[in-house]
Amino acid sequence: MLQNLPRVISDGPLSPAVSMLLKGQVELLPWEQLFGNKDETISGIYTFGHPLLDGKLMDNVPNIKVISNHGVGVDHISLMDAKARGIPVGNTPGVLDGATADMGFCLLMAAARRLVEGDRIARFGTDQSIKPRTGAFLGREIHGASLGIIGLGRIGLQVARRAAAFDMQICYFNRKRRTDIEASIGVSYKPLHELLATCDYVMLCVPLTDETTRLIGADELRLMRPTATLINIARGAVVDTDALTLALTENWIYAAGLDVTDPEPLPKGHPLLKLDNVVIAPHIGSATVQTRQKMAELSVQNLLAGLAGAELPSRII
Ligand code: 8YV
Repeated sequence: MLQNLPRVISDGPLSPAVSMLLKGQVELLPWEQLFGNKDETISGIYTFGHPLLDGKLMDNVPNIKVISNHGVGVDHISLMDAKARGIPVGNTPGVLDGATADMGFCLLMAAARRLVEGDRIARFGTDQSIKPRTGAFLGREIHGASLGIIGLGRIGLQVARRAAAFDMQICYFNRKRRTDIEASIGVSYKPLHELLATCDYVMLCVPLTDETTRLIGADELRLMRPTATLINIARGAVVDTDALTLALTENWIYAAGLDVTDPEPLPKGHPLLKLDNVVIAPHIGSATVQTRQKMAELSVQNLLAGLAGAELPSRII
């Protein structure tokens, strides 16, 4: 045990930004430590890469004062169990909205304009296939098209701001209607099924909850236009993967852009990986140097505040 340093369990590997900030502040112990015998010397838990954390594991470290998460989404942590045990949980909202919305737009544009397919042709195609041909490599227009944002929270709002600059007609579906900001942001509310049936692009920006798990299944995909593109920057489990694979294979919809998948990562040889009309990123919505630095700072501040028994700068419960 390091002299006087609070003992914290974390999943790894941690980013260099986080490691640097934690250096000399805590004694880090591996995640596996949570599965051993009850350990009363542990003061905190730091979650980095979405490890599952429930009440049973929390009970193995009965003296923890805080759980701090590197990220805004906390669907991997049982908040109900933490609350029942009086453990504060910190996360990093706000600092990653811009980067995540940028990634949503990256995926929207890459899928609509077939950028990844084009890159493959440019690198590996024959002279003939590389020449721009009439009727080949036609994508779908982005400017002036309609976008439906599902989940108008912080990230959804940033997506709307980007869409406005592309002259898109923007509508949204949200658990609670946001009449307070509709006019100033330039968005209109539509019930979910109407949004799905009328939009050229549908972007998922909701947190993963019981209500949003498999929100988009076969019925919803069937409602979408054959020319429409689905973008998921939320969590993989918001979409039924088998239904999406079928929808893309049978061209119920035009394309998809995914930063998140279920399972994540997709196993090698998964049918989705064989399709040209889907662009897949490995959950890198917040992965910019600047944003990850801010996430590291806020999550470490949350951890250290909790360990000191102080109020967390960003506490979810
Ligand atoms: C990850 C995210 O948390 O904030 C979120 O909800 O999904 C991401 O930012 C991060 O990549 C894990 O360290």
